[in-house]
Amino acid sequence: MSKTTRRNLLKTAGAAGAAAGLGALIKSQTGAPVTSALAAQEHDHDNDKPISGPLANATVTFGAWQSGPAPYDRFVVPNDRTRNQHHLTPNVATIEIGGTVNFIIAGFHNVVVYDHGTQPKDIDRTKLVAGSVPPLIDDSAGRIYRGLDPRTVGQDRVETVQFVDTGLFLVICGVLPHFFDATTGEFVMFGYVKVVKKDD
Ligand SMILES: [Cu+2]
Repeated sequence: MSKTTRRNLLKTAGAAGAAAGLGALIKSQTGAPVTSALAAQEHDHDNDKPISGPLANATVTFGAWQSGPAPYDRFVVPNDRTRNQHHLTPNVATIEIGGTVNFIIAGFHNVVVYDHGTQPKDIDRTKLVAGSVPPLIDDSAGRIYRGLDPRTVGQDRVETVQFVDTGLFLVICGVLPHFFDATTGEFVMFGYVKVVKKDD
């Protein structure tokens, strides 16, 4: 049995099982026949099957609380922004197509991912979320993912993003003064996700 055939059989079995549970829900919410809802899931992208191996995912530290040079006691002062490092670590993370990046966010940050080929200088820093303090970048051109509004959620969290195409994807912090240091004129809080083809 070919890999594809086996996968399709497994998918069919899974779909049948899911249909039993989802049928009532789908009908009650949309009125659409269950069959069409299931058919919509049948596109065989490389992003809808489980993958393994060292490039299946990567962890990127997105900002970090500093333990030095002076000690920092978050138990007492939970969110001292002067003790937060504004970098992505590793700065370039490599995964394979269909893989995921777990952004571990420490502090007041906003994960924003731009399409292949985008460079920091391409980001329009004049496009901002209205009234946001500190200013949050809102340049939707080429933006393929924008994470949770940091004003509305806990500062320390994880956001997991899947990448379904190969390329070199720019990841920035949408908090303007983190992304761009107006004093030095340098871009600071950004990195890349490199997505490569599968080995097989
Ligand atoms: Cu930030």
